Amino acid sequence: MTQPSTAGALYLSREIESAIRSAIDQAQTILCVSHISPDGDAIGSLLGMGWILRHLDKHPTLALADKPAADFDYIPGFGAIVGASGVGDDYDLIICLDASSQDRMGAVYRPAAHGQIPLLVIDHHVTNTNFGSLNWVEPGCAAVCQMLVYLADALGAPLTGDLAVALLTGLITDTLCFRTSNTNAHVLQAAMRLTDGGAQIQEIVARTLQSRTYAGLRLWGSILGHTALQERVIWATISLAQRKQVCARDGDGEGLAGFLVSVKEADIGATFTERVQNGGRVVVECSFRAKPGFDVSQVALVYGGGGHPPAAGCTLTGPLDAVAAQVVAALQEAHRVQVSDGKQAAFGNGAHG
Ligand SMILES: [Mn+2]
Repeated sequence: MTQPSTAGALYLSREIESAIRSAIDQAQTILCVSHISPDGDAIGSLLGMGWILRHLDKHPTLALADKPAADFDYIPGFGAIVGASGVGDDYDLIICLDASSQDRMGAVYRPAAHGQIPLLVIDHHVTNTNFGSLNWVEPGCAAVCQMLVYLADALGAPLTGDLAVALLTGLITDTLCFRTSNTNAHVLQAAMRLTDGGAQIQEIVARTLQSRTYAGLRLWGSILGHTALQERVIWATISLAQRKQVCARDGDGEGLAGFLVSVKEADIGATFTERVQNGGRVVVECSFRAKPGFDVSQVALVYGGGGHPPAAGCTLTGPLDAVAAQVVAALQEAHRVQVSDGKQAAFGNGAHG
């Protein structure tokens, strides 16, 4: 078995570690929650935290405001995740994972009922607003699941079996299988320990990154003919009508922004997706991706969203085309500033030899 690394000390200070330990020790009833539109790191860290807490003889409630995709049902414990209606008022501790702001918890978190309960925030978004009563925010980690590797070490939970599968899921999905610019030796070391503990990279990749619906494929097909590329920003709009035409549901065709940014002539990719929220309000979900050396998180933050330098997003109201035009202009401006600041130099875009 691979030994615990010293990397944990880099990301989890003794001070935060002991604060987390005592918060958990003192709590009898714990609610764990992650973000709306849950991705692999949200679901993996939620279930992983569940397994860490069970190792400590705690029996947490695990909640998500939005129903998680069935793709993730291979992670042990998946069936026990409840929605907002399964969440009560009385807890001793709430642990929030992978959410950069309070509203990202959606309907699970009710400020009137939960506002006085200690809130432990564990997150890796550089845009995190530190909304907890105790905040462990580590933008140096590629996934919250990476952070939980170090927490599991600190709390004595072995990185094997169910816990290993949950945590490797978040590491693989947030790094697009170790391809994002924040993938470093510590990420790989954490992944190595989880695979040593029995989790399988190829199985998780096949269930997540390498899996799409036919409707999603057809949606990409209908959109790719209408992409635009200007000033090294490439984007596409996805209307409700386009999604209806191919019978696409929420979640179908995800990952398009990441595909767009792979175009050689672009540094930033964006998609603008019209969506009907609970309650019937029509919004535009904006998703941004950047090549290494570029940063889309600040534009997302300006528009009330958040994320990481290479991957970020926000949700806006307004006509699809107007939102796209306004946000694309902001992305192009950010790109101009970053080029003139030489921020992209790290990627070797400068003159050769
Ligand atoms: Mn994450």
